[in-house]
Amino acid sequence: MAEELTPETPENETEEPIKQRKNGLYPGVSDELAESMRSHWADTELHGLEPVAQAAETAARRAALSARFPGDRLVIPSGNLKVRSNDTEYPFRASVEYAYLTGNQTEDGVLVLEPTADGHTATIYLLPRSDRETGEFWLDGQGELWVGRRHSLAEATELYGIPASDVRELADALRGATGPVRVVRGHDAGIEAALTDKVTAERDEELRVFLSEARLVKDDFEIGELQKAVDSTVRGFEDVVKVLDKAEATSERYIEGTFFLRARVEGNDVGYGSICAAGPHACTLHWVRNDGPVRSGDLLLLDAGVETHTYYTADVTRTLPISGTYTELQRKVYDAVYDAQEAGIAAVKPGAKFRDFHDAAQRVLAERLVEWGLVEGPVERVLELGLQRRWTLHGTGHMLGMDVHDCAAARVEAYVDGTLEPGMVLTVEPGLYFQADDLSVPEEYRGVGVRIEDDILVTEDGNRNLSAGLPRRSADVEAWMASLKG
Ligand SMILES: [Mn+2]
Repeated sequence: MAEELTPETPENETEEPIKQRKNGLYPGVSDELAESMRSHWADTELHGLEPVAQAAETAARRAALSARFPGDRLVIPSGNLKVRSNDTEYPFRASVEYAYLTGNQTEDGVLVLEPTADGHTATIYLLPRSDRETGEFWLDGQGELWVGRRHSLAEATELYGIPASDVRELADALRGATGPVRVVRGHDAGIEAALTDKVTAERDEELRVFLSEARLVKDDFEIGELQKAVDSTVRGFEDVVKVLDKAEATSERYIEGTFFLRARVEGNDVGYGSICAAGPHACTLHWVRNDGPVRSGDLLLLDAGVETHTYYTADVTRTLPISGTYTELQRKVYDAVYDAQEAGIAAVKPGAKFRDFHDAAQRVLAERLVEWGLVEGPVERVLELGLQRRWTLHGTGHMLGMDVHDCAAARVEAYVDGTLEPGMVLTVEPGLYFQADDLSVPEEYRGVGVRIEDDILVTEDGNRNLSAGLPRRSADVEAWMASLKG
């Protein structure tokens, strides 16, 4: 990548970072060059743009938000770029709240809902196109010459169905505003600083909680996007199976890189760091270092999800025999987890409690652990004391959406202690994990970890497995792997 302009300037003039040189020309630039850069640029304004695909849904979401907080000014920032090191930044991802309400994903954007007599007026505040007259176009680090063309405010208005305004004027406007204000915190320190004497943590939290609970039930657009995410993820898993020999010759990184290629080509990114856990790494729940060896005879636990361009992510896990065939013990553990998952999926239906599918899956796992003599029964005692948890380790699932662990700010009564409704999408992902140093189990179990995870939509009469495109039964997994390796 290129560095920003570093012309010959006196030492004492180089201290101000070029990114702050919004006005006036850089000292090392001749008047002739400056004049040249001002002119002879084509008018590239776009007209008659089609609104983004989810424009009707984002409008409905803003209407629901407006109805919940009448009379309050609501401020929802997209967030700012974060420095990775020196002058490089992490890839930007807009805040979920902002993207959910606007469909826009631009850094430094802010959605403001201004209270009116009968609701709110929405405005989306964005950085406009670069001014060619002042030189910001090519001399400023945020200039379009460096970061690419932005949409003009008029274009943004058409695309998102929300009037757009210059974000550089927003902080001052907010400082001068009167009346109650709520802001989604944690995304834009500059906007929050402009509101410090107007907001309270409690009231802002109510806004955050509302926007988290609003996402519990997905609309048709969101369900379509989640299906796209899952479909890309299925292809990513197929990609991985096809290159297992190359992973054996290198490391788990080959698997991570292979899946990432699919995610970047078909979607926005991976929705979370891929867990590419071969052998005993499967027992480390969030194994994302992915720097270990891949050995025939071991299992590969692959937990990965493609995130779509609209930020919806899949979250799927398969535990595959690297050789193509499970050993007897691997199959025994795998089939137990499969049975637990089947029991869990069967418990996902409208009117069921969110906890039901977890309880159903845990019961099956406890039964097997008792049957195998790993823990003393009866099963009721094991469940009551939670003894199975030494090997089941985690909850059996979570809501899925624009965050992999979606709706995390929802109240306990709306989510964990809540009731399933049509339109909710959640994972069912039981597992069994025998740590490599677990002396409480026979040696043959040690280092074996299995999880099976699918993405389940609650329907009017039960559920639909969005990730049914990937086989789950042990024999079906083997046949599928054989067909891909050809
Ligand atoms: Mn998950």
